[in-house]
Amino acid sequence: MDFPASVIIPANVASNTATVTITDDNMPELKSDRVIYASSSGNTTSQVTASIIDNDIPQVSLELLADTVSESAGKICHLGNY
Ligand SMILES: [Ca+2]
Ligand SMILES: [Ca+2]
Repeated sequence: MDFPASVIIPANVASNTATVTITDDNMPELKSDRVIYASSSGNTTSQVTASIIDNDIPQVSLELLADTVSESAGKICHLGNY
């Protein structure tokens, strides 16, 4: 999550807008919460919580331990996810 280090609220204006950008990566992740704080001299600190919901689907992997095996070889592949 990227957001500006500071936001200027011009004189005689009650608020301003800041752009917060979420990084869209390729890694499957759990939902995560981020707390964003705003503070300025002479004002109490304010905070909001944003929940980021992942859009990546875990992929199942299948790996052959050997591509030519005897019928008595036993375990010949490994199945997992990442
Ligand atoms: Ca993604
Ligand atoms: Ca992700």
